[in-house]
Amino acid sequence: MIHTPIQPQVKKRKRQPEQNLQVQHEVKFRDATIYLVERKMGSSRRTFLTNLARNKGFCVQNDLSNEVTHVVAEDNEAQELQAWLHNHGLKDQASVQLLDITWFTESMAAGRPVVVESRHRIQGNNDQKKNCLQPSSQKVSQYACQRRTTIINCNKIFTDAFEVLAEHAEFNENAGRCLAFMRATSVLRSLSGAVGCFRDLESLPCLGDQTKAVIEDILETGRSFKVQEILDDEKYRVLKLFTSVFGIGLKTAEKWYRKGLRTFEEVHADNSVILNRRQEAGFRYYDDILKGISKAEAEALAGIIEEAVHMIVPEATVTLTGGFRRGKEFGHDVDFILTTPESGKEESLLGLLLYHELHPATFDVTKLPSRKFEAMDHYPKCFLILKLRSKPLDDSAQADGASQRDWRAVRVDLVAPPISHFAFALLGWTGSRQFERDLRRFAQHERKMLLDNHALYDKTKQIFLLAKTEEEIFAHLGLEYIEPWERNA
Ligand code: DCT
Ligand code: MG
Repeated sequence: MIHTPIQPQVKKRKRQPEQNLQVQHEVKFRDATIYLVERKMGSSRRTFLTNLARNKGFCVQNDLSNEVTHVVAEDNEAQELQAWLHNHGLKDQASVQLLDITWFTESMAAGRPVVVESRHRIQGNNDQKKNCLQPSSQKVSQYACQRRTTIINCNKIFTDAFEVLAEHAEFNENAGRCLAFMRATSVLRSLSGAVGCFRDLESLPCLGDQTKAVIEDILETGRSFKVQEILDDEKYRVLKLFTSVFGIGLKTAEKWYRKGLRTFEEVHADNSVILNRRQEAGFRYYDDILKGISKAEAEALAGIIEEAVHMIVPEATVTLTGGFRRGKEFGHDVDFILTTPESGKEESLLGLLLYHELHPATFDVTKLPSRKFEAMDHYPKCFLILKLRSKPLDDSAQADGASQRDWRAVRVDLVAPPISHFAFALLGWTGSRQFERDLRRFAQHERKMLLDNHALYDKTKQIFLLAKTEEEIFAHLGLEYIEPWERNA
C-alpha cells in the first residue's frame, strides 16, 4: 500500500509576524549561524527547513544580521544572489559563506554542520546551465541501499506524480509497473537538488521511457496529464478512499466497488457488508487515524509503553523504529520493537495488552534455513489502536464535535523478536519499504545472500551470518553503512 497524503483544504490565513512564531530551541552548534534565503525557496519551505534545523540544534536566524556566518540558498545563481543579499543589507559578503542547499541537506543528515567543501559554495561565473542539477562525480546506484536519502525531498513535484501512478498500477494489479514507478520515486528522492531539465536524467538509473515522459510533461507544463486523468478517475478515487481505512485491503475495496458502493455512508447502509473487528475499529477512529501522529506524540507513547513493559520484565527494552527512526516528523502509526535480554521472555511482553488482536509467533528457529525469505516476519506482534491523552489543540479543534474529547486514537505496531534477532528486526522495521526491498534485492543479486527480518544467509557458504548490530549486517553485505535517517528511499 502506498500512502499518499490526502490534500487538506487550503485556508488562507493572515501571515503572522515571524517573531511571534519563534520558539526557543537549544543551540548545539555555535560555529555556524545560518540564514536561509527565501528567494526561489519559498516561505513555506524556508519555514519547514528552519524548524527542522532548529530542532536538530542548529542556529538559524530569521534576519540577515551581522551574526550570520552561513548563507544558504537554493536554485540561486551567484550574481543574482549577491545582488539580492546586497539589497537586503548584507554589505560585507566576504565575511559569510555563500552555500548551496546541498551543504544544508548534508548537515541535516549528519546531525551537525558538515565541513564546507568547494562543491558546496555558490560561485560566480559558473557556466552551469540555469536550473540544471550540478553534475555529481558519483554515479547514482540502482539500489536504494547504496544511496543516502534524507527526509528532504527536492523533487516532490515528480515523486507525488509517480506515487499516484504507482498506486494506480497497484490497484490494477500491475506489479511490474507499480515497482517501476516506486523505484523512480526513490531515485529522485535521493537527489540533493531538484531536477530542472531533461539532461539531468541522463545518468540516473531506474528511469524508463514512461517515467521520463511524465517528468518531461511536468518540466514543460508544471503538471502531468496522465496523473490528472487518474485523479479524476472514479474507480481510483473510491479504491483510495476505501483502502485508507485501517483493516480494508485492496480485495475488500474492490469487492465493495463491484457492488456499486462509492461512499462510507453506502458501505454502512449495505446490510450485506459484514465488517470484522479491525475494520469496525478502522471506521470508528477513521478521522483520528487519518490525522497521523507527530514525533512528539510518538516519543510520549514510547514512555508509556516502556513503563508498561517494565512492569512485566524490568530489564526489557523498547525501541522506536519505522518512519520516526528515519527522522520523519509525522507518521501514520508508531512502530516499536520490544525485547528482553533473556531469549524466550520477549513474547510475555505483549501480555501488557488487555484488548488486542495478537499474532503469536509463527517463527521457528529450528526450521531455519527457511526456503521462504519473506517481506513479513514471523515474530509475535500486534497492530493496535491506543488512546493517547491530548489537550485540545486550539479553538478550531474545539469547534468540531470529535475534538472535544481529551484523547485521540493512534495506530501502534508492536513486535517482539528474540534478542538474537534484534538487529535484523530493527533493520527490517526501520524501513523505508523501498530501502528494505533494495537491501534484499542487493543481497540476492550482488552477494548471493538471503536477507529478511530474521536472518542473513550466505548461499555460497551455506551458513547464517550472525549480527548484533545493523552495522554488522551492512558489513556482512559489503555495503557502506547507511544511517537510519538516510534510509528514506
Ligand atoms: N515493513 C516492511 N514490509 C512490510 C511492512 C513493513 O518492510 N510489509 C517495514 C518497512 C517500514 C516499517 O516496516 C514500518 O512500516 P510502516 O509503519 O508502514 O511505515 P513507516 O515507514 O513507519 O511509515 P509511516 O510513517 O507511514 O508509519
Ligand atoms: Mg510507521
